[in-house]
Amino acid sequence: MEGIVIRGLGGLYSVLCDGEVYSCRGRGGLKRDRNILYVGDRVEFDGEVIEKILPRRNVLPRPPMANLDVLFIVVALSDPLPNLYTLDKLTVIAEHCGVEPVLVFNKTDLEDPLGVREIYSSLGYPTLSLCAKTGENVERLRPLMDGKVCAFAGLSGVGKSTLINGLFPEISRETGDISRKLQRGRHTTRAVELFSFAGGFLADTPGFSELEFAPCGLVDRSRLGEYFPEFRPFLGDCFFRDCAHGKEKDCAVRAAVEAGKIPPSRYESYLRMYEEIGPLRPWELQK
Ligand SMILES: Nc1nc2c(ncn2[C@@H]2O[C@H](COP(=O)(O)OP(=O)(O)O)[C@@H](O)[C@H]2O)c(=O)[nH]1
Ligand SMILES: [Mg+2]
Ligand SMILES: [Zn+2]
Repeated sequence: MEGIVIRGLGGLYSVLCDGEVYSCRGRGGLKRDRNILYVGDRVEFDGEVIEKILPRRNVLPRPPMANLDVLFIVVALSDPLPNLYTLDKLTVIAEHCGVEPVLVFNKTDLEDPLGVREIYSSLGYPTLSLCAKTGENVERLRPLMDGKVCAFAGLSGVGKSTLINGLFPEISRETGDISRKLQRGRHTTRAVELFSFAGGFLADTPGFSELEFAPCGLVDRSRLGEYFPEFRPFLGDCFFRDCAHGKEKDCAVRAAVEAGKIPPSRYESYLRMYEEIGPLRPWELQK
């Protein structure tokens, strides 16, 4: 049989297949093959033992999960004011991992003092403006989640819980319970769990606001520009083939920023990420 791992705790995995949940262990050799099972893994199993992990489209390390299709990055227009660097970091890591970022602008009842909607609708990502408080446009999220494994990311206070409660009252009640259970348990525990809804899966995790470059395997900053979709039309036009798009002579990316074709805040984020990632360490070279 083929199923998807929706939960894993102490070597015991819940595998969902045709609407039924099976409690399974991993085949003895799986760990020896350095194949750790993740929530989100598609697996072959016999009802009790997971025999094989099917090829993954991606793995996110913290919180650990596999095969995420869509990352909904929730931004409040204000209260809290968006942190553009954190936001850009999430889009870049999603791009790097092969996860589709969708920008969700919440709190449309408030002002947009930073003009985030204008900046991010110009990049080519799907965007959606809504108001979780009144429910306006919230239903428009559903078709974007259809048939996908989804997760929500964003700073605390942007309205993720309000949004998820509104969309999936049945899931939210359970999520609340689980968070409480985890709090009572060891404080280091951070389990991911997938909830299935009609047509898709939602990861119950608060952790995606803290994605970092190195654990996600983004260590080669020479490729950073490729993870900015609005840079791509210009990347081949720099004077130097290995241009870092900083102070180099005749940089096409910088020229595009000056010509108003790339939002200045995105370029600033790029430069800051370039510094944050730093040069490749010797042990990363062979990757
Ligand atoms: N003004 C306004 N407040 C909202 C909206 N959506 C959520 N909130 C409020 O923002 C606060 C944080 O929401 P919450 O869902 O807990 O955010 P989370 O930390 O991302 O899960 C709560 O007080 C919500 O009532 C909205 O569309 N407009
Ligand atoms: Mg919350
Ligand atoms: Zn350049």
